[in-house]
Amino acid sequence: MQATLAVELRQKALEWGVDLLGFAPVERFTRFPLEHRPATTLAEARTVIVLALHMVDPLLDLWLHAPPTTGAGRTSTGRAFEDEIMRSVCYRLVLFLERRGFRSEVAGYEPGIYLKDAAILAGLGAIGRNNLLVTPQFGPRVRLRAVVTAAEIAPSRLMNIKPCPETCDRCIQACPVKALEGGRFNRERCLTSPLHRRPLSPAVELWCNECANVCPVGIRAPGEDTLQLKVTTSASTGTRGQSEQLPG
Ligand code: B12
Ligand code: SF4
Ligand code: SF4
Repeated sequence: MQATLAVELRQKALEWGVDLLGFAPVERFTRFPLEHRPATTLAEARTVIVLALHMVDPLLDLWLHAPPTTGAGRTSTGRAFEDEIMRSVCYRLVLFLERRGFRSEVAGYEPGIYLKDAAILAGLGAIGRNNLLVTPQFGPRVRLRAVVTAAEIAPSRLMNIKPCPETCDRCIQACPVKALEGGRFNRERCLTSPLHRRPLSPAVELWCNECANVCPVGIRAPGEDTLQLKVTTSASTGTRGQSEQLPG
């Protein structure tokens, strides 16, 4: 098991611009359907490296399109600034690992592995009432990506947290289409949010993010502390039983 590799990778990824990093051995993914397991990206996969970027400013979330041309619709480049940062760090990690002799790939996105679940399994946080990954450091205001590698890297400990204070329902109240009511995420309702794909200019849109914006957990911008979570860790592989203690 590569403990020093874990330290090196963490150091590199943080230096290259992400804010959190965790390692989940592929055995933690057996609960998922085959098409959402790491082996779909890389047959010899041994570890999933999950990266999180703190969305320190909505600027990172701007969704860019090719400028419209007369008579034709816009073409989505499907790119936000956070994508550019995350993709770049992922490819640099792949190159770093390949140079050490470990086959590695950027994990598929859609279809691909479920990143919130992967992040939980890599010890980055837990699911909140907003159905998002809530991290102690930044609350739900993170974006996720993953790299799958043949390297066996010392696994991160799972975080044992209940991210939501008993009485908090800020995200439920803030959702413009009531997609979080009744303790379940209603995907169809979420998709009807008038705040999705708000055009800010002919070439730029912003997606709804209310359920993350209002969350009191973690910092928003550097220096702005909010609710601190008490984190304990567990070396177990995590089970649905554990998730059942959590809302979301
Ligand atoms: C498709 C998609 C959408 C769709 C549908 C979402 C859905 N959940 O069905 C739409 C367009 C509606 C959407 C909306 C949003 N999305 Co989206 N989306 C995705 C995408 C591409 C796949 C998600 C998916 O299908 N997951 C599988 C389903 C089954 O998961 P789920 O029902 O949401 O939740 C499961 C887990 O929480 C799990 N679970 C609960 N507790 C536990 C505990 C343990 C131990 C485990 C293992 C699992 C577990 O059980 C749930 C049911 O199976 C991911 C990227 C990716 N590749 O993962 C981004 C992603 C989930 N989206 C993200 C974001 C930010 C958003 C939005 C805020 C919009 C925005 N501004 O970008 C909203 C938030 C909506 C909400 N409150 O959940 C982020 C989440 C970051 C975070 N902090 O969690 C992701 C990870 C993208 C990214 N690059 O970071 N999204
Ligand atoms: S993204 Fe917007 S519409 Fe969807 S659940 Fe969050 S607040 Fe509601
Ligand atoms: S707003 Fe409150 S209830 Fe919603 S995820 Fe954050 S802490 Fe949990």
